[in-house]
Amino acid sequence: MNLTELNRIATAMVASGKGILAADESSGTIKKRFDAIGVESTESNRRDYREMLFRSSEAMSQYISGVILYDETIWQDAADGTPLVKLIESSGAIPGIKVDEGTQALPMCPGELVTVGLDKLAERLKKYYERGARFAKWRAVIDIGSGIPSMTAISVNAHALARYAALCQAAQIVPIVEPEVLMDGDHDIDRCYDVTQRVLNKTFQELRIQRVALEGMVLKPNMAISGKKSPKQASVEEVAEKTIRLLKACVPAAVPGIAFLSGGQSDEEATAHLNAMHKLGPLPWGLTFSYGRALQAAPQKAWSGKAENVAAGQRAFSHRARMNSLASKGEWQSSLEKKAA
Ligand code: 5MM
Repeated sequence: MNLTELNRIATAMVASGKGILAADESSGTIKKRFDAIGVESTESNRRDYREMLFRSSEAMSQYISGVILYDETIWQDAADGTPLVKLIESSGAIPGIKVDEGTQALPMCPGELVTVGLDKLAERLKKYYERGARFAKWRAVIDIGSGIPSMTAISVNAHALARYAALCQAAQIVPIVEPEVLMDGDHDIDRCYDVTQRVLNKTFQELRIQRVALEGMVLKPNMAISGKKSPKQASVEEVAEKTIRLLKACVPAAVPGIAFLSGGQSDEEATAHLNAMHKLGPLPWGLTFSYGRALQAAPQKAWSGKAENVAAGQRAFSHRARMNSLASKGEWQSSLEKKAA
């Protein structure tokens, strides 16, 4: 393992003013997104959509540090035969790959999930590295509800995240460690804070036990935030203050960067929260975005599967990427949110 090189890549992934595009929707998830815009989820439509994003030169060269790809996408070529990975590289961004294989029911723990995909992971990582991937992603899913999460779910998911991270580093690939505490419930922000703290503490304990070099990884957490169905919605300032307090308590400064998931927040909320956190600096790690929905909802709508809408889709993507780039420096203002298309 070359830790200097892993650290260089991890640091580039969270470079000031840049963040990560999470375009690693599995087949089921991208179908849901396409259904919402009335587009059939065929291999060529998925290719055309992602090619549109990766050819958005303003966004890709100025605001996006890396792209998380799904297995199908990393092997796909653009319409002109150029591998999509090459499009990403030539824009100056780093290609990455989602390597978990989704979730399964966790035995003995009703309603809880464990992320799978460790079998043959070492061999898969080798192939992904040869194709150009320099970082990877594994997402654990922790739900909040009555009597959950159990310590069992937190523990087995943290163990798997650390096994994955160690295998990545051995393959010279930077692991994005994503323990996502869902915001789907009716819990308040303090419950989210408490559960996320337990999840992060257990995750870092496992990372240490399994000898993962913290200098060569990126953390992708949720924010401390109210559940979507909670009657008590925390303000932007409270989300920022509690998230930074939580991360300072749990994430060692040796970690080069933290890149948030958006988790179902609206585009603007996700941007406003990141921006408000940067007002609370200086921070011990790079702090940026690794959004899926909060970067892609607008371009998906603008594109709607029509070739004549590619330029509008790219404008919408560039706008969201620029807003989040500004937020990652604490320079965003809501007045900049004019219609992109
Ligand atoms: C882009 O969505 C990713 C893939 O999800 P599935 O495996 O369920 O298709 C997802 O892991 C994503 O990277 C993170 O959840 C962050 O995305 P959001 O939309 O929460 O910012």
